[in-house]
Amino acid sequence: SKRKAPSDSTNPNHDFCEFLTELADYEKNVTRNIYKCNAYRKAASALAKYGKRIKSGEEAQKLDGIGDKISKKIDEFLGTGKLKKLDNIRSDETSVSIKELTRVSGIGPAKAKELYDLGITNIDILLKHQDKLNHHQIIGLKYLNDFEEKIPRSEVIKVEQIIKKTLHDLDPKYKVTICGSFRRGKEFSGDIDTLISHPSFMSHDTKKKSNKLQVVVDILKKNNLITETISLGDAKFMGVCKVDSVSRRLDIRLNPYDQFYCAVLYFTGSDLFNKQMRDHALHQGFTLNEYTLRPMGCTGIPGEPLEINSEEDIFDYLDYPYKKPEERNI
Ligand code: DCP
Ligand code: MG
Ligand code: MN
Repeated sequence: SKRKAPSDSTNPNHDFCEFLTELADYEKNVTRNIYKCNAYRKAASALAKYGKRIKSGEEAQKLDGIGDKISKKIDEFLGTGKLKKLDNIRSDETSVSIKELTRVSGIGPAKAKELYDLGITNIDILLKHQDKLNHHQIIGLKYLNDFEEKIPRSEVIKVEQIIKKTLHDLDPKYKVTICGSFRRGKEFSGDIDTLISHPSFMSHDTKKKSNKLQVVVDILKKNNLITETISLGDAKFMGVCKVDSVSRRLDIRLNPYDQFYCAVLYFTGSDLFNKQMRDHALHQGFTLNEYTLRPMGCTGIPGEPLEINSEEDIFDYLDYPYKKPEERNI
């Protein structure tokens, strides 16, 4: 989900992290510069991990991911209590509109700009122009307030138990793993990322149509857990579920049983961690995705998938020190 809660107040650098996150969101949604966005996110994550209050830009610059420009911003913030760049962003009409429109699940920066150019500059106006939206965006708008509420672990666990029980009753061979920020140990999540697999579904099965996921979704709808479908394919469901009073975004992926560990690694994230790990893999002469880890031949053509029996195996092949899920929060 797009709205990350600002780092909690036990982080001594939490005010820096907040302004860096606001700058990251601006680069993602308004300028659409993912490179700058990631640079700000990386810096925020380095400051959050540091554990001590930063006293100067110079001190911050010693950390990995903080360069000259961010160091200067820290000095400006320490000196004046604010940032000119952020003041400008906050008073810029276009930025304000795009920020508001991208609150809707399914509305990304490009769609927000398109709506803005049509004169749709806020949610109130958008409510009257739903003919401009696709199914995902209409659901996003309908549940805007619910989807912005973070999901506590206790509620994710309730959903996990319902899915586990339901699938076990359907067929005890189903394996269900909640991934995403929940698996990384976060107290609150933006959505619920569920990975399922079944030993009768293997990567070498070329039999095209499998309606396993459809069956799973139908039964979870009958159980009144799933309330809406945003999209449903052979391997990926996006939708809405509800156990308590708030509707929640639920993602379900069905991945081949023999590719479980690559899938669990990918779906656990974070997205930045995945990017870092994929880059490391390429550097080591491998290609890694949510299905397989493969060595790259000297011709640049990926070889046969390596045999993997745990997440640790993937780290081992890559000569990358193992990180527990809670250590993948970058
Ligand atoms: N993912 C990825 N790259 C993306 C999107 C997702 O690698 N562009 C992977 C890593 C994510 C996981 O999928 O951790 C789940 O995606 P979410 O968007 O649900 O992100 P999180 O669960 O990490 O955070 P949130 O609490 O906001 O849902
Ligand atoms: Mg998630
Ligand atoms: Mn998700």
